[in-house]
Amino acid sequence: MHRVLTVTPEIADALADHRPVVALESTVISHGMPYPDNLATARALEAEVRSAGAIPATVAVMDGRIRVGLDDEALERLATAGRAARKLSRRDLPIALATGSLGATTVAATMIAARLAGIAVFATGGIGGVHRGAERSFDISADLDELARSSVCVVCAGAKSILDLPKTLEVLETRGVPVLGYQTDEFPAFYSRRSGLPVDQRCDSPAEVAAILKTKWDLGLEGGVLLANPIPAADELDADAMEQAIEQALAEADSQGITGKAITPHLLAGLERLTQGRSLIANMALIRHNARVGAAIATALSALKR
Ligand code: PSU
Ligand code: MN
Repeated sequence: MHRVLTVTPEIADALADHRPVVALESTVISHGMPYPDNLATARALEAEVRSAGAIPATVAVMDGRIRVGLDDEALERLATAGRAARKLSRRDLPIALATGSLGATTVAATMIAARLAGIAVFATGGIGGVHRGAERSFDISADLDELARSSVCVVCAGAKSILDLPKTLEVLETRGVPVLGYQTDEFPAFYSRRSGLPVDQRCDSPAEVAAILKTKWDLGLEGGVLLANPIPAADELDADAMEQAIEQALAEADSQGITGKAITPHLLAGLERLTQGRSLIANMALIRHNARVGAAIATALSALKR
């Protein structure tokens, strides 16, 4: 284990026995949802993973260490810190560790921690991607680069249409990241089950996903796989109404000059206000669903390793 990594004994034991473990990120807790819904969601995600027979491993940076597996006190510390915690992507990780800051890990930084710990499956809500207008702003999330690099399967509900979804899929193709649809032929658009854009392969069972993961990594093709799991139909929001809210949130962010790493948290908070909280309820539902599916994938993968 790496010197700056603290893995809880429960998770270390499970990994040593090839039992299923699911990594969970913390930026969605600190920057993606308001308190106390964020704390309730963080606890609910851990419970979903456990009830599906796997061990949850929420990741954050605290006191100069990458912590893999957080106790309730640590979850509460992150949830109450909110945006006072540093949002950590790949570039921020060494800074937060060396300075001892409290940090929440994005998809990119959580993938790095999962890889260091030996965790192959990670569940989140939505990944970062190519922003609308990236041809001018150059704003492309480091999540995409990390997917190209770190061998972890990321379960998500697609990406929000605050991003440019066709460009996001183009970059994933260029960087060699397989995009799988879980029981769907289409890449989901976070609040909606459909985007009109195809995935590379539909998988109907955890075993089909696990077979692709194992084959990729056995070939020495390092890097991640994106598993897109649509929001449950009962929780889906109206696509036209969301598009309107997203355009308004983008216009507001633009007029306030918000850029860089602040843009995604700002847009999420704007959407929550513009939809009277409906976006938050959908977000909580889809991320729980992803945690359950993540546990099933981790279980299928560990069956191939034993
Ligand atoms: N998209 C969401 N919710 C989130 C994020 C993205 O729907 O909470 C967070 C994730 O942690 C993701 C990060 O990794 O934002 C991407 O930020 P950026 O675009 O600055 O790389
Ligand atoms: Mn960015």
